[in-house]
Amino acid sequence: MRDTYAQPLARDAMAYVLAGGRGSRLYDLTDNRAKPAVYFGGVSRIIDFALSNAINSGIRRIGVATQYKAHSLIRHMQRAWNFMRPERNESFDILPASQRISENAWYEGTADAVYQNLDIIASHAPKYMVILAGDHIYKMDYELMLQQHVATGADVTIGCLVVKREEAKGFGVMAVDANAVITDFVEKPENPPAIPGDPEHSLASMGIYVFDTKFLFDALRRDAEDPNSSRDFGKDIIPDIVKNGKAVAHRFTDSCIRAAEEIGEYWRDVGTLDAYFEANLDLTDVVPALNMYDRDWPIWTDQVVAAPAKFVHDIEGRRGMAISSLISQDCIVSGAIARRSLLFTGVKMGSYSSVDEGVILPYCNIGRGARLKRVILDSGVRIPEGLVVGEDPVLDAKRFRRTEGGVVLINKAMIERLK
Ligand code: ADQ
Ligand code: ADP
Repeated sequence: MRDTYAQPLARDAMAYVLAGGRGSRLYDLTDNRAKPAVYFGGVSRIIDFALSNAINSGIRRIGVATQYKAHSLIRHMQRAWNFMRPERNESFDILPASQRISENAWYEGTADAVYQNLDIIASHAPKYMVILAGDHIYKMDYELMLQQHVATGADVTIGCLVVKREEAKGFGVMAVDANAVITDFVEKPENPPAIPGDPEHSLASMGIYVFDTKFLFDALRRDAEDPNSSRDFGKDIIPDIVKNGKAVAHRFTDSCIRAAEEIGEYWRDVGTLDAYFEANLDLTDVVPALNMYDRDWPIWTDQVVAAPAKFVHDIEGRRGMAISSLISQDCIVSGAIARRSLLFTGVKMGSYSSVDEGVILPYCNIGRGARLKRVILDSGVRIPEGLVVGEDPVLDAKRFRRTEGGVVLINKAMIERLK
C-alpha cells in the first residue's frame, strides 16, 4: 500500500522509457514499426502502458529514447502524449538517437540511450530516475518502488518477478538475501539459477530500474570510459553495481495494480506472435486478468475523432453482429459476424464475412464472404472477397506467416503477392 501521508517521491522523479528495440520475434508486425508502437487491446499501442503507469504513479517528467523504425511511434506520442506543460513543471521529451555526444548515429545499448541525453535529463533536475522498458503490458505503481528505494538506501532498485525457470533464459536473473539485497545477477543465463526451495522458478529482472540521478550519472560516465563495456544496463551497469554497490530487488507483487482482488498480477512481454495474439484475445474474456476499464488506473492513448462503431443488417437482411468481442470506433460490421475478436479503429466487415479469434488492426477491410480464423491482420490490410484463412494450415503457411501456435499473420505485402 502507498504511504498516503508521505510527500510523493514521484514528484521528484523522471521516467525514462527505452523504446528503441525492434522486437524481432514479432516478425512482420515490426517490419515498419518499433515493438513499443505495436497496437494492443483495441485502441492502445504497447508503449501506452509504461507511459500511463508513469502518469498514474504521479510522475510528470518523461523522456522516451527511440531508435529502430520510430516514425509511427513518434507520431503516436506526439498525438497522445503531448499534453504535458512546462509551466506546471511537466515535460515530455522524445529523444531519437541523434549523435548528441558520440559520433555514433545509434545508441549502442540501453545505457548509452540514457548517457547520450544526460544534458537534457540534467535540465529537468530530477532527484530520482525511473528507467523503464516501453515493451511490456502491465499496470504498476512506481511510487511504491521509489519509496522502497529511498527506505533501503539502495544504489539501484530493480523491479523483479517470478518466472518459470525455462523462460528465465531471456531475462536478467538474480539471487537475493533476506533483506531483498541482490547478491548475484546474471544477464540471460544459459542455465538460469532457481529460487532456493523452488526449483521450477527464477527471479527475473523486469528491466525496470530506480536510481538517484546523481548516482546514475556517475555510473554512466564511468561506463562510457570503459572500452570493454557494451553500454547496456543488463550486461554492464547492473552487474557492476551488484558486485561493488547495493542493488535491491523490488517485487512486482508489491506494486502491481490488479484487475480485481481475486486476479493476481498481470505482466506480459508479448514478444512473440503467439503471446501477442493470446494476450489480445484474453481481453475478450468475461473478466479478463487485465482490466482496461479501470477508472483508477486508466491506460491513456490517442483516439481519432471518428464515427461510432456500427452494426447493420445488410440489404439481404443478414444480421451484423459481434460476440465476446472488442469493437473500436469507426468500425462497420455489415451482415457479418465477429466472434472472440478485437476490431481496432476503422475496420470494415462486408456481408457474409466472419472473423473467429481475430486481432484486426486499424483500417482493415474484410471483403464479402471472407472467412478468417485465428488471424492477426496488420494495419490497412484489404482481405479480398471470399478468402478463407484458418482451415488449411499448409496453404496458410505458404501464403502467409503461420506460427507454431497456428496463428496466421497477414500484412499488405502478403496480400499483394496473392494477386
Ligand atoms: P532485453 O529484454 O534483452 O533485456 P533490451 O533489448 O536490452 O531488453 O531492451 C530493453 C528496452 O530497451 C526495450 O524496451 C527496448 O525497446 C529498448 N531498447 C533496446 N535497445 C535500445 C537502444 N539502443 N536505444 C533505446 N532503446 C533501446 C532487458 C534486461 C534484462 C531484463 C529484461 C526484461 O537487460 O535484464 O530481464 O530487459 O524484459
Ligand atoms: P502504423 O504504421 O504503426 O501501422 P500509422 O499511423 O502509420 O501506423 O497508420 C496505420 C494504418 O492505417 C496505415 O496503413 C494507414 O494507411 C492507415 N490509416 C491511418 N489513418 C487512416 C484513416 N483515417 N483512414 C484510412 N486509413 C488510415
